[in-house]
Amino acid sequence: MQIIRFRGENSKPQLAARTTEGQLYKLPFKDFIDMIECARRKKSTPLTLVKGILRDSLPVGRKLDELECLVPIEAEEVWAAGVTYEKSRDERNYESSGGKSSAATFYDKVYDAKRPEIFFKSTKKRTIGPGETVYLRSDSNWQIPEPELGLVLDHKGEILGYTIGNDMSCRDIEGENPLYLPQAKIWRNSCSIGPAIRLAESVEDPYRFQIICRIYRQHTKVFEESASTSQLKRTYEELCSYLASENMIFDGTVLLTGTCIVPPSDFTLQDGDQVEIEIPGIGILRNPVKSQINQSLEVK
Ligand code: DO4
Ligand code: MG
Repeated sequence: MQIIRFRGENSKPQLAARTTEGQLYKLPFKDFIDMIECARRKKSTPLTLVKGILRDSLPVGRKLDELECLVPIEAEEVWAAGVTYEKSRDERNYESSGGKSSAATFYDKVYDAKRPEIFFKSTKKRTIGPGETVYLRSDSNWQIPEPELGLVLDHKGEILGYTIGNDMSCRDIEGENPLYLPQAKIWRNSCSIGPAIRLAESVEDPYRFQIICRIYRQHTKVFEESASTSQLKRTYEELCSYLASENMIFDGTVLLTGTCIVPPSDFTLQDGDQVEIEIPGIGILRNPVKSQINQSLEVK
């Protein structure tokens, strides 16, 4: 069962459920958190609550691609785990050393350490949804999307659902000095999530998600690669427990679980590209790419 938000009547956001068969049903909640709170009040689970509503409703009768999908949750905070896949460790070593060093690096150490790398990625206003534009930094010449599985958490760090995330990254800024990480990771529209939240209870094995990333330039596919969450070095529970430890978590916090796909080292995103990240069972997250030059500095 997937939960989405779309632009409904009078342009108002409408929460909806999408069944495995692709049928859409409106849900009588303000947003995803409102739905979670209602399930809690009724001492039910989100899936049981939604199934009960669907039993008494008629489907919307429109297909997903006929709707304007919105960010599925306006998360107060998005956090991210890093170097959780071998691929990420190897590419981080490459960008920070130009491929020369053979000594153990911060990245080798964190890949094997008990404590994972967890960093702050985004806030509600910096996070965009399907169809919205991800921006490029004007002070970087080496920028990539990082396709990642996102965990949608409750205030205790328990997993409510799964979404797709793009942890946009500047390889040259991070490669120059790991202390520049916040600048390599956080800027206007540098994080995208969506298009749906797959309820955790409806997922048989979350370590069997396939992640596919495609990048289009002038309508031509210039990159495609796929990987699986089965290659993740850590468990989701481990990542959540480090995030929640001594911390304060809000209902709906998103934790991105690290990238398992990195485009070739001579690749950088360009103005006009389109990034597509697909996780079968969750959907396809598409975002056009634009350079920030000439973008209004107003906050949305
Ligand atoms: O160490 C820097 C960040 C790594 C990251 O974002 C990832 O592995 O996905
Ligand atoms: Mg990442």
